Amino acid sequence: MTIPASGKEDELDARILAALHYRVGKNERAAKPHDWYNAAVLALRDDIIDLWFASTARTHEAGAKRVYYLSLEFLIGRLLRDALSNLGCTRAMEQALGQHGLDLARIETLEPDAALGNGGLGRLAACFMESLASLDIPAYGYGIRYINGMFRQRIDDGWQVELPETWLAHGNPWEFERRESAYCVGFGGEVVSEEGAVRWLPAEKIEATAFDTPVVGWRGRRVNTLRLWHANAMDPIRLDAFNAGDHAGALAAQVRADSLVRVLYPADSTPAGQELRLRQEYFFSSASIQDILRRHVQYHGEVRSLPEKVAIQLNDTHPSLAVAELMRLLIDDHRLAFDEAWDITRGTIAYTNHTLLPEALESWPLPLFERLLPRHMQIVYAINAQVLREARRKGFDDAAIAAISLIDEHGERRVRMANLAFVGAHSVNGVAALHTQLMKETVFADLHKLYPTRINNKTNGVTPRRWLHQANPRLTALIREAIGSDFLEDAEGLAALGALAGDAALGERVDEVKRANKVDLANHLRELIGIRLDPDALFDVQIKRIHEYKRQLLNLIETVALYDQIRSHPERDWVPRVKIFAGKAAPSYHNAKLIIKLANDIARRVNADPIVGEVLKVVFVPNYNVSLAERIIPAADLSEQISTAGMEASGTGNMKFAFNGALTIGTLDGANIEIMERVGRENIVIFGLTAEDVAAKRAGGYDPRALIEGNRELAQAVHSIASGVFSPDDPTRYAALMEGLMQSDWFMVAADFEAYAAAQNEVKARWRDRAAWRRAAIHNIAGVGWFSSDRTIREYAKAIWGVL
Ligand code: 26Q
Repeated sequence: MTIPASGKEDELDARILAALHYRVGKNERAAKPHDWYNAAVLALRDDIIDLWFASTARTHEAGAKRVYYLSLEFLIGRLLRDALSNLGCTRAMEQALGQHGLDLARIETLEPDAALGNGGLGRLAACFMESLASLDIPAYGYGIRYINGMFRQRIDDGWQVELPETWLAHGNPWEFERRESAYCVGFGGEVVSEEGAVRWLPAEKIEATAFDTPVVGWRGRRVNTLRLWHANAMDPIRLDAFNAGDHAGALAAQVRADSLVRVLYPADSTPAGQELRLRQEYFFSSASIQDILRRHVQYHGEVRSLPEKVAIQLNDTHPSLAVAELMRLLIDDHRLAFDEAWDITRGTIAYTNHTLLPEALESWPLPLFERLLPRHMQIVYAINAQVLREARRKGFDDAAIAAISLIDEHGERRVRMANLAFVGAHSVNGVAALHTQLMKETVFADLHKLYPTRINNKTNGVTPRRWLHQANPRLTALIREAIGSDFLEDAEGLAALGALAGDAALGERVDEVKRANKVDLANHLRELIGIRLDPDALFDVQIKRIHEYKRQLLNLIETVALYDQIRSHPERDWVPRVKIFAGKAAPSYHNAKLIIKLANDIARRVNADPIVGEVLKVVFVPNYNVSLAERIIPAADLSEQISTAGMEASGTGNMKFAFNGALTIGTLDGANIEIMERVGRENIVIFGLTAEDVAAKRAGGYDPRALIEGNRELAQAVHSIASGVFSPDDPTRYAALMEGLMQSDWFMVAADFEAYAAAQNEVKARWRDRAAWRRAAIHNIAGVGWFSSDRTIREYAKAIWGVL
């Protein structure tokens, strides 16, 4: 049945048709679904552009301070549903498209995911951009417009295969090229001194041009800008060379420029040492700082007021060259003295750390740094001299000085980007309470002593618009019925649900919503990978990047142990479970790729075992991305957050699951601890070693082999995997992986196995008490509102940026 159109949707419909005709160039008869998608975006975009102009004008008139979020990653996903929902146009669009026999939900899937990020850090940047607009804070995101974002993951015979994702292949109706916002970014060359001033004469120059995407806040309160840089050769073609027949040589400069913005480094937590990565980091930092300075000078006429009008947040160390670049521009171009430039720089810049893993702390070989950025090298030395003098003055010893230094002198000399960011910032924050504490105690201990007020905590959050309202409209509607609409404005309003947790009728309806979402997911997965899932089974989900510290292996080994038990006692009253895995592995990360293969090998065997039947299913869903997360999370009963304690800085998936009424099984790591504090110890299943226990065990006397042999179930699972039970085609496939567990087990899989298995048993027992499970689910939703990225952004705004 078509709903009769009236008012808003009629007007929208007329605009969609006009866009289809005059901008897409199709009539209704010829239009394909992707033409309708483009027409729908273009029609909606007109409203967004009006709000965009109005937002910019307001900031300008108020002379307001602007926030700049510099990030090499923005993991945005799709934009259409987000924009419609934030503008309150979803119904109108549904009806307008419905008049042409089109289903909005299907049209939405034609939009490719903007996957300009690896995982948590990139998705956090996207949530922050949405919250900044929703809180009406004037803000710009700066990043790179990668031609190929995150790779597409195909699973071939159980193995990950990486394919390029061409998200821009059919154009991108959300972006606007700004040819007037173009900057020259230099590389290499030499530094000369001219009339007392220093001048850098780069050997190579590349032009950065801006592409802007509007970011729509909740209720269209504000539209901010995500500005992504594209690279062009200053001279795209050398005609003389071309005419002389050297066709490739004539285009070489453009090829070099292209390569800068060609790929997102698909390394998560393992810095790829490539020169290209350093070039990307400088390219984007330089263009962004030049743009920020140009805008500031245009509005305020000088640079000294920068800290009052500009706040720059560095998303990890990837943009930390911004410190040296800002210093260079202030000193060399604006002719400020070093000390004054240093005060302005530190007054403007703040830095967020996202990891303490030693292999993820960026540092660059000094000769490479010096060759590519000779002027910045001088500035880094000058900053270092100043900082180390201060440390000496305050009585720091040689060991502390060595730890504080921007130059790592152990072995091949390297520039430490975290130290550069730390000293160049007035605020350095961690992303969850435990992580911030560990920053103070470990990696930054000496810098923390030197600058004891600099480190602060800003626990991560996620946007409830995308991760609750849009991803789970059924639950959102139910919550509105139960407690009214206040939580739509402020997610902490979800707390009102707490009083209703014991309401059996509400519990049953929460259950119905969950079941409907599980049916949707089951249908999707049947179409996608041909597997049939029972929506009444417990959906037990671990979806995130594949990394040893995240311990997918712990989950898989426990799955094998469960499988063995079921086969030994098929007559027992088992709780039917579906184990869902998804995630990408860095292409060069051997063990992570092997873990994906293991998940698929286990799935193949378990799912085909007639004795196990419907009691246990294992699924590895290929090509995990934002859009897939939006389908899976609302359908999850159990959220696996089982990293080795002390290693997951925060986690943000943990928050998304809780918003959607899943219970967490997790370690005392990252934000899990704070989630536990807010949803209540009795509404979460916590197990395993603490960060302190892990450190103590690693310090001495940990013997994983003895532990494994001492636990019958664990030993059987490990031996069966190691001996090829799940890989009969290649029986030694997992021998080395399992031997690694026996010998060193850095990630404490064996040490936590028993506690994890017990925790899973507790989950099983709780699941049987349906009413108690529903109560706990409601307490999770009620308690998790604090993890809205609105709260996080408010904290940044007040304590770091001085806006709000
Ligand atoms: C560095 C150099 C060269 C190439 C790649 C990289 C690189 C890329 C991405 C290093 C690290 C990352 C990503 C880190 C990341 O996603 N960290 C996660 O950040 C989340 C948001 O704060 C936290 O919730 C997670 O706990 C943390 O792992």
